[in-house]
Amino acid sequence: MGTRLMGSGRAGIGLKQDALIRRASARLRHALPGAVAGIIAAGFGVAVAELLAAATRPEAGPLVAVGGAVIDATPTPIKELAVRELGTNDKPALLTGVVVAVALLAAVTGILGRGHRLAVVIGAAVLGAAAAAAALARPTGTPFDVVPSLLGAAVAGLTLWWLLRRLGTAPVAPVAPVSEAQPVSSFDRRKFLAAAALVAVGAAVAEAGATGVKRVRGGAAARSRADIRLPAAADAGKPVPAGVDPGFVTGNGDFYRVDTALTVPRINPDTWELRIHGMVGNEMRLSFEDLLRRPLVERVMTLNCVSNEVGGPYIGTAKWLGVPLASLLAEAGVRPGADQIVARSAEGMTIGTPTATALDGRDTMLVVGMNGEPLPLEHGFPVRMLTPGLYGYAGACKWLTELELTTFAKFDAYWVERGWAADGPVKTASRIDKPKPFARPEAGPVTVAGVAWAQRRGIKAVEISVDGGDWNPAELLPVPSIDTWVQWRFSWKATSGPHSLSVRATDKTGAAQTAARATPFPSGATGLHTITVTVA
Ligand SMILES: Nc1nc2c(c(=O)[nH]1)N[C@H]1C(S)=C(S)[C@@H](COP(=O)(O)O)O[C@H]1N2
Ligand SMILES: [Mo]
Repeated sequence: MGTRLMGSGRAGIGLKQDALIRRASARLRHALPGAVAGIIAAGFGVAVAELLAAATRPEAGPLVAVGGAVIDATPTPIKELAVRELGTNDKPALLTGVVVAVALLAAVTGILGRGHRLAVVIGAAVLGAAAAAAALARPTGTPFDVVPSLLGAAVAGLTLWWLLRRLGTAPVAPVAPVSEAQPVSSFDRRKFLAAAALVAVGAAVAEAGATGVKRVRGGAAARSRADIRLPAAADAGKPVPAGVDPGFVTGNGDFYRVDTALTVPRINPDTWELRIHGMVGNEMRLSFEDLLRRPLVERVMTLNCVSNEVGGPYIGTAKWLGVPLASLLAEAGVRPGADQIVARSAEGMTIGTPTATALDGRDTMLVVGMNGEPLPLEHGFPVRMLTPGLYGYAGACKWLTELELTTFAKFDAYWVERGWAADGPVKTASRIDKPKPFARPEAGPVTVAGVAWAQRRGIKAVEISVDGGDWNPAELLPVPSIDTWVQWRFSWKATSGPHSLSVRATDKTGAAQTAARATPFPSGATGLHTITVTVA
């Protein structure tokens, strides 16, 4: 009342403002419980759906399904930007985005639903249908995958309806003047808060259940991975030569990871099966045991990503243990004309590899071991493909389940559909690792060092240019084969002041790395890696 009196003492404008503020706050008081009800109900529905999916088909969880569909639908330049700006944080960021979007829609549904119950039906139907469609549209989608989303939406809709009834309708016409204490009676409010708390607890329990089920399942995959004893290689290949610098072989924990999988697929090797089919004489099915019984080869090879920028981190070298793909294809009997192998993975990736690259004598293999361990879950456990000389998107399908012999004319794999080159041979490239950009070394001799790579062709020379001057040869350290990177070093007589350092590699065909800049899209970056340092 006090404010009233004071307000009436002011000019007419003040009174109007007062009324506006009161009306706005009344509207907010009306909207807030609706929004809360909407969000809590949606949270409960999503948690129930996630729990059902975790127990039956993890791929069918609505959050992962919607996130995956967003990834699939995202135009390549934006995907590139996300990877560049967020690195491996792009996936948590995406999932957060999906959660925020669902919460916003749910809040709006709850607010509108207070006045119009039809809004509840429409909101739940729209969200449920969107999630179900996303699950169905995933490359591994099956008709069953719509069930968790639809059930979750029904649960959310019914829950919201029930919560709004606790709340009392209290319809407030948006333009009508609002009297003071009209909206929620304290009785309604208490009933509503109790109901909302109950639903929130239910959501937390269901969410905890989903997490628990996922953990048990993941634990089973991790345990069976820990139980695996890999046989020794029948053909151990060339070891890493003495005289390389530390870091020649990348540790499994340091190896870059690039994939579209929102959650790491957890595959039980006991039930895993590889199917080789399509344009073959004899279709084959192989268990993990079948693979391990074959003569295994071990090779040190470098793998890199087509998305790597000049100087970027998406490259690593490991000792890979696997079954030569050529031996399996010989048994399957590739029909003439089958120029493409389409590898399919458990979570629906397709990677197309030229058949020739499995048959031309290189060490293309189905990998089961990485640096003396079973393949890590993130790197494709239990089995992935590796094709030396091709970027990962063209030859290194992880979580492999299927190889189909077909033609390039007949099928575009995942990345090819999105405009990337169909073949994907690695381009000759080099990188300066030491000193770091903008380092401040002391004047005098400074060791400049890094790596260069041109898998399948090998590196003949690496040269360094200081401040755009002459190219000076760097020293090359030994390599086990042409399929790995080479470490190089160069002793630079550094003089004080700012300097730029550039590196250039030449492959064993005699072709020097081009200085012309190209973006990673569509066939791999080109250009020279140049860094700037200031010598003290
Ligand atoms: N199933 C699956 N396999 C995949 C991918 C993927 O997204 N899904 N990405 C490919 C790409 S682009 C690269 S560069 C390599 C990366 O392998 P890594 O994560 O083990 O380093 O995996 C390839 N295999
Ligand atoms: Mo890649």
